[in-house]
Amino acid sequence: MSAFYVTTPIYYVNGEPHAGNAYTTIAADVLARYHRLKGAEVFFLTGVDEHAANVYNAAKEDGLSPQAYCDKMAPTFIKLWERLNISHDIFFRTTSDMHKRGAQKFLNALYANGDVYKGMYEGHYCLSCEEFFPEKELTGEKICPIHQLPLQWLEEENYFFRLSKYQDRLLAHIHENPDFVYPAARRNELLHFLESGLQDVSISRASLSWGIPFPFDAAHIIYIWIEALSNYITALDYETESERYQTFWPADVHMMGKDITRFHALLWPAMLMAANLPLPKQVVGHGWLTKDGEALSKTRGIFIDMDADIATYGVDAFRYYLLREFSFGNDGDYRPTRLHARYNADLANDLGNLLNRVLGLLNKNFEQIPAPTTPGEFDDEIRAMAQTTIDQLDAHIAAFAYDSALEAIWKFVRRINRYVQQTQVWTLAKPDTKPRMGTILYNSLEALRLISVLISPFIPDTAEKIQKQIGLEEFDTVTEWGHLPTDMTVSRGEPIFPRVETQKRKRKQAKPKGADALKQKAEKKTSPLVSFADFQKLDLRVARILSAEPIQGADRLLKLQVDLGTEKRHLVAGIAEHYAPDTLIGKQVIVVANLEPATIRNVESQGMILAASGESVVLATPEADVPLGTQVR
Ligand code: ME8
Repeated sequence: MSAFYVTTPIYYVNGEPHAGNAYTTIAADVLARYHRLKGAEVFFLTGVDEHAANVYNAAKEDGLSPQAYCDKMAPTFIKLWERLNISHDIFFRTTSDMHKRGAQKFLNALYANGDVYKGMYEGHYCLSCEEFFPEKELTGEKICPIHQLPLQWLEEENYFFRLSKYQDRLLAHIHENPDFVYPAARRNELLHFLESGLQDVSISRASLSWGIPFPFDAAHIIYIWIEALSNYITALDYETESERYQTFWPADVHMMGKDITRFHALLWPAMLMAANLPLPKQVVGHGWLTKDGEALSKTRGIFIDMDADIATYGVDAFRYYLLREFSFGNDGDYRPTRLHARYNADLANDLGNLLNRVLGLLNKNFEQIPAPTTPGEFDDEIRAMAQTTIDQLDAHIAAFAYDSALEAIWKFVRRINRYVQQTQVWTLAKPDTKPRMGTILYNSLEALRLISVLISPFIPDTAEKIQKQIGLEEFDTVTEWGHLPTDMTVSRGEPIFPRVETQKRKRKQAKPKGADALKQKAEKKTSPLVSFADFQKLDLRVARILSAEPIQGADRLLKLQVDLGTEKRHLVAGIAEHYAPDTLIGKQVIVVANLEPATIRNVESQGMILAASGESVVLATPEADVPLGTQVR
């Protein structure tokens, strides 16, 4: 059995965990779950970094001893990971004895190699980064370029690590191992940084008391970054070089945000080289989550309200949104309206409705899951697509392309929706066509079972719910077509993603007042009658959506291109809060084709698409695919 070791950073406990920490931990969780699914023996480490000066200060402010403060804060992380369904194998604390002993052994190894010496240190120090900033990186005021907080001047005798000695070996390692640092942008930043030359780093503090004492000089404590980085081996019990250590080191993936990639891809490997230990295989520095385009900041009150969004949409929707919406290496702007759109479009509409529909038809027409006795049109295509979807996932996961992985799975979900539609399976209940009906329903349900396996690393709760509704008692992870047993009773099926109305999302917003309230009242009244002749003036046509994209500065609007059979047109639709753009492509819709063009946000809208527009907005689509341009009367 192959081994797979994945880590998150150990987070500072100077505050409660936030959505940025959640993002990294969910991403690492997907890897852990994916590799378990593939049969690997996985070790997934997460935990907290407790000996930092910022933790010491937070404890002081809280009127607690540092240890008591850590004991109070560490459980807030554990609680969040439970809530987010994180499947870590260890929650590691750096105040644990195992870590203390391991960190000291590691320091001894560096010392024994002759890479530690005593010297004087002075410089501008950021308590939040726990890092010195060279004069050349600072402009005028001595402010931390990352945290925008005043830097402290620090001067003391320290132990140093000969980082400069490893410059050439590090350069060679990064050049020879193109996948060592991911993504390429981070790798290039590092190469650039390396080329400007590495300086030795101070690795002890004489001025601080909160930390792990130096093994060979108790007047110093180990500099927090050296101590923290060593957690990746101390958590495996490096001290005794136990079986766990033998099995899992070197790590397969160190996952983190781009802020700390440099520590992990330069300092940590150099220390491992000095201790004659193997290097981790990959260091992954993902992009930064922002809120409404701004950096998350406790001081400025810019945060992502995870609690509210999880309460409204559920944990899996939150996980799905983070993984599906953003390209992992890049920054991503968190927007509740987009989470809402993804929930309703991808989860409730595409996946939830498909499951409900298939279970509903099965329950209505069969006692048990029927055997697939009667092959027909589209079946081979469906089966082939199931296989391609499965085959694509390895490559997407290896490239940390969570968004592409989910997109590939959802293409398959939408294909099954179309299969149900194209075969008009609900019309096949007559005795001579019933075997074909049974086959189509078997295939659709088998596709759903496979889908549940494929989504299980991303949205594990949903995966389990789907299999329970199918009637499987134990989670079936087999990714071969045809594994679904027949002669099994399926459940009635509860909606796995009940629609969340815009109203509920906006529940905290004030009630409309004045003119808005009057407008809403007026809308409730019945409309005046129109003559048939007037109605006939409307030219309603079936069109297919070819492309959909957001409109800059307009949260509610999407720019669509539609094909009316004889011509293509652009139009603007106020559906961005309800549909993610890529879920619209390929959908048939009904367009008012003879509406006067109007310019909205600099886009000429040449028509209008019809939608049921109440508390939520649902597009009107023909019941089955029809030729484009067909008139609707
Ligand atoms: O740096 N977007 O801990 P930390 C995405 N203790 N991810 C974010 C984020 C954001 N806006 N903000 C934070 C430390 N993160 C050290 C690590 S490891 C040996 C020691 C995530 O509590 C991201 O993973 O400041 C980032 O690298 C990490 O939280 C920083 O956590």
